[in-house]
Amino acid sequence: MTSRIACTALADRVMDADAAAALIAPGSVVGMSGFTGAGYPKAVPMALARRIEEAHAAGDPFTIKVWTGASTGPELDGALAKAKGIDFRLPYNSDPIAREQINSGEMNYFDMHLSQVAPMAWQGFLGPLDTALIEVTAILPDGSLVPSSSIGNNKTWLDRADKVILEVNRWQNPALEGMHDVYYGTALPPHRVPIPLIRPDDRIGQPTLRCDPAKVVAVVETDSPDRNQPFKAPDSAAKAIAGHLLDFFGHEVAMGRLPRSLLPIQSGVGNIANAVLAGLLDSPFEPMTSYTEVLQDGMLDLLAAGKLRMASATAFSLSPEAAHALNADMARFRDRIILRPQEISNHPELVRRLGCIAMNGMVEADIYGNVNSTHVMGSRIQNGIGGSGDFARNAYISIFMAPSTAKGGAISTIVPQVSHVDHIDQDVQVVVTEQGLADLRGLAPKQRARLVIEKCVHPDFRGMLADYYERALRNSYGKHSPSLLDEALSWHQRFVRTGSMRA
Ligand code: 0RQ
Repeated sequence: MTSRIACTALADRVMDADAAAALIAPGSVVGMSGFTGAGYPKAVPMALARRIEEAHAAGDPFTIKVWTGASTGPELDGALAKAKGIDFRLPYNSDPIAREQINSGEMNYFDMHLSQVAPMAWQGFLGPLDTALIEVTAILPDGSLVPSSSIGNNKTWLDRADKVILEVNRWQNPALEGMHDVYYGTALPPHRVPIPLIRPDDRIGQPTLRCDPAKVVAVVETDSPDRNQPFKAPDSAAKAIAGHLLDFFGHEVAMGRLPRSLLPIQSGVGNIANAVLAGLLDSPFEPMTSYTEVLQDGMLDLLAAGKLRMASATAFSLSPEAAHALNADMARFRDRIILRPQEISNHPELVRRLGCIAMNGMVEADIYGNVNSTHVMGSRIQNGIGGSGDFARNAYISIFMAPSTAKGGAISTIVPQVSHVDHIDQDVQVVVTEQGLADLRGLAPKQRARLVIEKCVHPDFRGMLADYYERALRNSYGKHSPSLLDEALSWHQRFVRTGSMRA
């Protein structure tokens, strides 16, 4: 027993990772903690992966089904996928080994809106949850749990699972205690009631997760860092995208359509999102707030500079340097950061009420503003829809951004027709590339197409797209959203055949 495990009832359940992994039955459904590489269990998944590898070697292989908050780290998705141990995965993945298995058809993947995971688990059609495997910062005397660097779906896994395995990670800062806000008021219809959150900084729940000590079968002590991937320094395209967005926000403030403090910001993960946040550091907008799902380096910089008054999310997603800085100064940040379950951080009702400004990355957009966030060439999944749909449909302003070309300039990210649709044109209000920004609000399809071609397309592809559009205008079956279906899809086929979209 240590100060991190203060519940005496659990004293006899402290064990090593191998012993804990042995308690997970072949074929089990395991609900694990973890969101964007933060707060995921590290020791037990690796021990389980070793056990599965041994089972393979002995000619008696088995798999499990893995549910999480979102992406995790190499010790979880990477290790289990490498062992060929996952046969079904939800709701989000960014691990390269798991991605290959999903795209080769070996692993079933249910890619979901992140706000819907907990309600769907409660609806029951996903089936029973055998084990919850949750990383925590500490266990309190009454058995309640101080969450670690993400909350994700932990509340739901702990409540739904038959048995619970806890990893108590000493690496997580004890000063995290008090940062979380776990709301227990959600229910399924017809018992659902409004969520009493009016401002991004409202606390509506409790700082700890409830956990019935009788369900806890193992407690494993660990001391391991989160994944904490470094960010690339913003390149010129990311900086140009950030510049266009800052101009747009300035224009909206000048027009009286946004307050000077903007509205709560949601920012996707990745280098472009981080460049936009870096741009906001030198902007006139303050004091901003953020209602988002992940807090990356740029958010911490904005908080430290006082430009951001507070930030609400479900997880951190930091570089090693930013994680170090946060840990060194946790007590100061704790009062201005709230981590919530993902069903609340991404809740459509709240996103709509607060009027979030949603900024997300995309694989491609078409000239009408339909967006593909997930499938390269319509069939190969990159990560998943994540929280982008939760925010995009309900945001006050829904923005999608990407460089205008991919694969070294061989692909135009603006195409006649997206090869897969995640966000329909009604959910996409602003498209921005390094070439420029198209404000599509209030425009009909033909007006949108002209603006997207003029503002967002790379010069290498602008002529091709303009030519396509003019011919579609003359020859398409209907003239509302002019389209030459065969030719539109041939842009993607051409890349698959020749390695370039250029004619
Ligand atoms: O592949 O590395 O093999 O070359 O797609 O592209 O440029 O690294 O882009 O990291 O900004 O991610 C949409 C995937 C963009 C991300 C997406 C290829 C490209 C590369 C990745 P390679 P980049 P980014 C909050 C909200 C959905 C989830 C979301 C995403 C790879 O933003 O996952 O929004 N979004 N969540 O070469 C062919 C194109 C391409 C292309 C890029 N048009 N055609 N390949 N690529 N565009 C977070 C959470 O929900 C947790």
